[in-house]
Amino acid sequence: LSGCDGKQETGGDKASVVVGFSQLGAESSWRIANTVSMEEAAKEAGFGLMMENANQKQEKQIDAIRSFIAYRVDVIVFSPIVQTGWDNVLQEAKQAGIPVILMDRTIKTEDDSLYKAYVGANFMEEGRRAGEYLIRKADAIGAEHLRIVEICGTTDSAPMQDRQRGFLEVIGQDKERFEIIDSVDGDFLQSKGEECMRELLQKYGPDGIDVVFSHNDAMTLGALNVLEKTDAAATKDMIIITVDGEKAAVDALKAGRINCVVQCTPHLGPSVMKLVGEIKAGKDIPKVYYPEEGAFSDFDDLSDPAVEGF
Ligand code: GYE
Repeated sequence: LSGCDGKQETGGDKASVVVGFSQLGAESSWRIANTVSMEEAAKEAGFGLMMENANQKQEKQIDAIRSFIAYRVDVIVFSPIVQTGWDNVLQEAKQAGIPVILMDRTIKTEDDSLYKAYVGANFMEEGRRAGEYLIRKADAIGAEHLRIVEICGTTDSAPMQDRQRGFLEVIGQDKERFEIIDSVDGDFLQSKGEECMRELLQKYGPDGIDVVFSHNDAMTLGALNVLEKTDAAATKDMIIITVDGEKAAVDALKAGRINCVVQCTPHLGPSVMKLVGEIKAGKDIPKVYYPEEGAFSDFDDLSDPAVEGF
């Protein structure tokens, strides 16, 4: 993908509005689609876009934000890789009078005035949806005790923490039936998902795991590679729950290799650019914007054309 690994400037010279965008990396199909969404929406709106890709490094995101401040962009948009450690640089942006929009991930701060708005998913809800699916499935198959492994996204990132919290909130009510036997860090990467699944199978054996809750499709697809090479009947019955909804995952759901796909849309660009326009026009904007999302599962009619990945 052009412009994904360094600074990119489109239309910056002529555009009256320039957006500085710090993307956190290119770790998943979700992220690639999100980057494209931002590029296309900026173009559509006629805004200049300065983009820096941080390759999963918080320091690089902080450097990028500082360079946007120095350049005096009109609005800074960034996708915070982790939740904490942003206050200083955001204070600098505030002092320079440059509004900041958080896109895709949230931060933890005592001072909400450090950003104008958050545009992105409600990760708690996503985790809850995963849990609600599992309860429904357990009821349907009459399961008495399910041993769950969780393959987690980037440690301390908002989607990792809140998907975990939402899931636990729902299934944690019934400790008899739902036991999380392990939670491992897969960093939202397919390669790590593979590695995690291999280790989990070694540790518990194919008969020792009933459910895999994976925080994104990339890791799930990695885990599936391993499961499908494992010559054990038990892996066929494992209940696989994933989050995102990329095409490959939805296809795997249709093929019966995944049981539930909780949606998380990467197409946030248009909503972000709309807010940029409103900020520039001096309008009041909402602090939080959640896109509408749902879930697909083996309870649905999967031949319905609405069951579709991005
Ligand atoms: O689920 C994952 C990506 O922050 C919502 O990051 C995003 C997550 C998404 O790597 O695939």
